[in-house]
Amino acid sequence: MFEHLKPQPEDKIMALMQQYRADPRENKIDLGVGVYKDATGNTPVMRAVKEAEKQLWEIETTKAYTGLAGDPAFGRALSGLVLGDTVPDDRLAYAAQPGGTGAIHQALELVKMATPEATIWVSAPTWPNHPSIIRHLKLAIAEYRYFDDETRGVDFAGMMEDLAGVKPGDVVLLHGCCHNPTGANLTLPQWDEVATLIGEKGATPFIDIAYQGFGDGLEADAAGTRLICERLPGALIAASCSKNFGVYRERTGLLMAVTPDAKSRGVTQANLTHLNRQNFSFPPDHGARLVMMILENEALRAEWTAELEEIRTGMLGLRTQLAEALRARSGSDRFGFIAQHRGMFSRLGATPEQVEHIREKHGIYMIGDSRMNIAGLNSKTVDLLADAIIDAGV
Ligand code: PLP
Ligand code: TYF
Repeated sequence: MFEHLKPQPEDKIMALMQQYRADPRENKIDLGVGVYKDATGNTPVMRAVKEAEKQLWEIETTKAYTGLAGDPAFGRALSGLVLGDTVPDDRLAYAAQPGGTGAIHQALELVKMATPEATIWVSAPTWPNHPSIIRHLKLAIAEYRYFDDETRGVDFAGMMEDLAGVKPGDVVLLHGCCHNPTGANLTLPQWDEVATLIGEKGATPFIDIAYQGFGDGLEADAAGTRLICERLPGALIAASCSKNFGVYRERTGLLMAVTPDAKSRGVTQANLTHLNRQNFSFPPDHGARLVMMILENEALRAEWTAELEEIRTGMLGLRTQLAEALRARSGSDRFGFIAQHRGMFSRLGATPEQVEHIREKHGIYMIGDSRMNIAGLNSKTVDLLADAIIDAGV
């Protein structure tokens, strides 16, 4: 059978990470993979996570299986963090997943079971794993305009124009906050317009929220998702804990389904559980348990929230500093968008040649589409990046 396997395209982000590691230059700078790094370049275990792990070691008495949909207490805690009290319990189904990616995959499998003819609408550009999973599942895909290359903000008029082509039963994939790869986000009034349009079209919104707390704060970053859930009868939400709890390798995520009524909640829950059983039976528990412990314990939650705020404001500070350094060097405000963007990423808007120049000559690694991980900078390297960007003629 093996002779029938075809080569697969590589993950470009991971390939760049390899290339960075192989670069012998001491002053190289990694703005590639979307992993938070502190000022010393480390990706720390968050303080509350360390403490929860210590407590868990003391109190955990078994590693026997949880439920097929994971521990319901994790689902309750994380859905509370994401949705607040916008969705009544009798309209919310959920199942724990191996990471946000697992949740995305499972959501799309659910769509395929329900409406195999649905087209999945994704932003142009989007996280490369979105189209990759959609195509893998043999679902139809369409793009809507999202990023304006001129302003480096959202092309909202273009987005709405393209979404006018959505058909009943289609699925519209939206980034809950901190858009990857651009850093450009919808305002709340724009979310409202998108909700109206999706409702009019009879489509289902599917929100990927992987950076809650990295943009404008835990509540503000969930506002678009909550608005959608309040305004529309049904929604799918894939939440990741990888970034905001720093538990990347533990594979911690949750798929939520908001259903029109209590009756469809039951059958949806049964389908989510069924899908887990088909794919891996029980989802990983360690990360989910830590997240649940943190969210349910006042002291741990306060510690976690404080550290997340440090991370968020640190990245905002780097954004301001970089925008300022570029303003000083270019004598113009054309890089002001860097301070407007939110989350870990900004799309610089450089050409592939300029990105290569910045990598080859300056040892600064960004993704080929000129996505920069702001967390890869520190107060000292900001100036080096600003010099390189100007030197490349961006
Ligand atoms: N969605 C987006 C847009 C992401 O950038 C990520 C990144 O890590 C994820 C989902 C899910 O990540 P994970 O599967 O590591 O939880
Ligand atoms: O976009 C990123 O860099 C993060 C991390 O296949 C990531 O979301 C990158 C590639 C990948 C999975 C996660």
